[in-house]
Amino acid sequence: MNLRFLTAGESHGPALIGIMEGIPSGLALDAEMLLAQARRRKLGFGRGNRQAIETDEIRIVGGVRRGITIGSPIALILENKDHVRWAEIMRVDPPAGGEPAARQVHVPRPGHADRIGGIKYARDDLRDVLERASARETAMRVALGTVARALLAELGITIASRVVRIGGAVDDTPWRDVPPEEIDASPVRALDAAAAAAMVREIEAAKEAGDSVGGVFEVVARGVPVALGSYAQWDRRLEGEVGRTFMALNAIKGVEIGLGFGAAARLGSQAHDEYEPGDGVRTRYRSNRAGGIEGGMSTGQPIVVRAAMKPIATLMRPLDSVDLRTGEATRAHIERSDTCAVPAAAVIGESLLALALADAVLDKFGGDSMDELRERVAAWERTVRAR
Ligand code: EPS
Repeated sequence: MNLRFLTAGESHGPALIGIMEGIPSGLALDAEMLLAQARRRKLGFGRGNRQAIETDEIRIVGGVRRGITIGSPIALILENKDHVRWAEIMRVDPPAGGEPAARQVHVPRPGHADRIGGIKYARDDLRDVLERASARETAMRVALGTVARALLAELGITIASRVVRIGGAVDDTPWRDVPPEEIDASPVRALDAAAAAAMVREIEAAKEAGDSVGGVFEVVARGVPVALGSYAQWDRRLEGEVGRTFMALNAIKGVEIGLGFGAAARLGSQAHDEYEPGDGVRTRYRSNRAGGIEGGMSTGQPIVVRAAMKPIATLMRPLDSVDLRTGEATRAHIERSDTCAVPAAAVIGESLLALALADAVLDKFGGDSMDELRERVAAWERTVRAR
């Protein structure tokens, strides 16, 4: 693993912190680039009002000097604006009188980390769990992913996303390249307008019922060099790295690459990508059913990842639970929540794919400066064209 990163911080704590190690020197980076992606994460019909509170102002406090990375770890800080209203509850130092925190949580919400996290870390107040398990953390993952995306962009690799399902509403039109602003302009980040309207209705109906709704999003990377990853060892397979990165996003329950589960229903003659002689290259693909990864390696075709997000587990009409203090049946704790966050998850997915691919790029090409990396990638491209 050449690109490592960690995040820290609670949802209503003072700030989220990110640290990333392995970015070469000489990459142009400024807070405005990070902010632009953070803003896109807040898009989408169905989010709650916390999004209006958080301005997601990101400060770069390490690894960048005068707009350029210098090879040292990148350090980022994202303050939680909502913290001012939680300062007493989330205080770091012990309260003078030892008084207990307000707004404790003793009724675990089904579908969240609350119950098992409380058992695991021996926390009576489940807020200790939910504050860190919260998807607020993804704001920092998007910021770190944007650093990875900037590196990839320098190499001609671009990443986009769209929503293909919300509840029962499906956009089954094939992916087409449109300006990213066009997808962002859709209230649910779908390509097809009629499908988008149906998705909005799904969210409205869920909200009306005090319920929540999940969906599926698709992330596409173009311009990926041939042969990132390897078949030679299980932990070098690119689909393994991509799958792990997406499965590690909150609320994700399934990941597909290319045809994914659909391939299981097809015959072999309909499931693979045949070769034909190409123009200036010896072979080219007739299709991209593999989703740009075959035998653990990138094929040079677009990498297409889909992820299934379960409905958000905090319901305004709460699910059945148990009060852990009394052992009695009750309704789950209501924490303010979103009805649907699939459009935001799609934007997060772009950052996740950027993180996985930047790691794979650095693994294959290495390089301590961007010049070194660029030269190695260009040399590789000449090699590939000759084969
Ligand atoms: C979240 C619950 C909501 C979301 C939050 C993630 O927070 P709150 O309970 O404060 O309203 O708004 O997401 C963000 C703050 C964000 O920036 O995405 C959860 O429980 O995961």
